Amino acid sequence: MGDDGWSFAPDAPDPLGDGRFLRDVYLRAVPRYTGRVTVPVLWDKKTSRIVSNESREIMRMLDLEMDALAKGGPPLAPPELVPRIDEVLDAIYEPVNNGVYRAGFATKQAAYEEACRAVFEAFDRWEAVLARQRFLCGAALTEADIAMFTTCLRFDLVYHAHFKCNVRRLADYPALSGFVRDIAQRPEVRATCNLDHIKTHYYWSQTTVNPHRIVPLGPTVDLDSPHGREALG
Ligand SMILES: N[C@@H](CCC(=O)N[C@@H](CS)C(=O)NCC(=O)O)C(=O)O
Repeated sequence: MGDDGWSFAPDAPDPLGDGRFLRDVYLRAVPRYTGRVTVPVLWDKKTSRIVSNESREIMRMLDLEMDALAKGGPPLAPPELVPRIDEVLDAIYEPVNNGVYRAGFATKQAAYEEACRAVFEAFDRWEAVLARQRFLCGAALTEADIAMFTTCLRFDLVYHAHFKCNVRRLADYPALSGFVRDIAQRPEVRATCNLDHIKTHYYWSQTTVNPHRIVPLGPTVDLDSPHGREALG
């Protein structure tokens, strides 16, 4: 994401046309669009429209409506677990998923401190849960775990320094960091995790937080050591 927002990369061009920026895709759907241009986007090729640009909605659509197209594997939102999954998604959004952003973009000390405390209070709470059970809603991997994973994967790499969420590292939480490795070691997940892209993106594109675009050398994030979580119920 550069000064003109998200752009297509030379090795991953616009699959639908000759757009250079994601903005071009939004304009294709709504020619007078002037709102925010954000990822992710779920695009409908038949109607040439954006179906949704809200990650939580897209995750559910991919899981339920597009189940017939899936290569296999259990659903991430089985019907009997949906109420609990939705509760956990609600519970982690504000302190964790959005909490790191609220801390990182805060322009007042008190706002930063409130957000940063909320992040670590939530981590402390979910660490205790994950010490007893393999995933946030029990023994099965669900959408709630994917939502927690995306923030946790980036935590030591980016949020700890860039967003000043530095009370503890994720690596200091044995259960949470094992949980991240458990998910990251799945080949289909791992193929979507480019740690260099993640780090460069944040340090390079958020110039209000990092005006000189210096990308730090560290830290090293260990995704490969055994997690030992298969034994948990
Ligand atoms: N509610 C949206 C928020 C999406 C969002 O804010 N995406 C960020 C990247 S994580 C973005 O594209 N930002 C572009 C910008 O702010 O210009 C979701 O979670 O899907």
